[in-house]
Amino acid sequence: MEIDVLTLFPRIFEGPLEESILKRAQESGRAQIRVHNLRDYTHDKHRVVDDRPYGGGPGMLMKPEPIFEAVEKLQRPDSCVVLMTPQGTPFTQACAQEFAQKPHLIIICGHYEGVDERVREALVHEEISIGDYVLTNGALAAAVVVDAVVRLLPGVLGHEDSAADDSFASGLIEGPQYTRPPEFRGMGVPEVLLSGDHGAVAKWRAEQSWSRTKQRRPDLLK
Ligand code: ABV
Repeated sequence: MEIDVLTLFPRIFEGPLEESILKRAQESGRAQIRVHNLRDYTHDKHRVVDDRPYGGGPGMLMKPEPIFEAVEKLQRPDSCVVLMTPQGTPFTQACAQEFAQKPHLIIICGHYEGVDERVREALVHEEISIGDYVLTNGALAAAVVVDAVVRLLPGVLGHEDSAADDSFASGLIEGPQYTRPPEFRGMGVPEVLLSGDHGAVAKWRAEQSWSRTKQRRPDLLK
């Protein structure tokens, strides 16, 4: 899949792409991720990307012109244009799965103070927030979305089915897991996991997953 990211802070977005799984996804050609500095789509001497809101009030809004110019240059008939904003619908695993089916995402990173409404009216297909807290700008939020989407692309995770039993894929969160050694600083490992009884292990994991979800995320059980 191809992803174009439009941001005022390309370096904030780029760090995560250069590590580990996202790096390999790009090197193998499974994801082509390009980052664009919105300032490069201005034409005035001071490369101005924001301005004061009509009607007054605090803060600055992102101007429409650089965003329109960038999106119109990059978009194709099959593009999905996403705006990262605190006013967006909450990003979920289901949303990541939908985005992973798209051939081309254009992700616009908003400023926390806002974006001229005409960007939404004319360009944006989906407005997404990564949670009920406010970041300084959308670049970190876009990195979260790109990470969650790219790891779902076929062949990106080493173990083909390791995305299948993620927390949330089943609708529940995962229970406890252990690796060696069997005893560490006086703390053991649940006997069932050492038993070799795959049926008993599956049953134990399902119970743990259920009780942890009930305790921590009752909202997921509704
Ligand atoms: C985008 N906060 S998404 C831009 N939860 C600025 C802040 C922000 C997002 C989110």
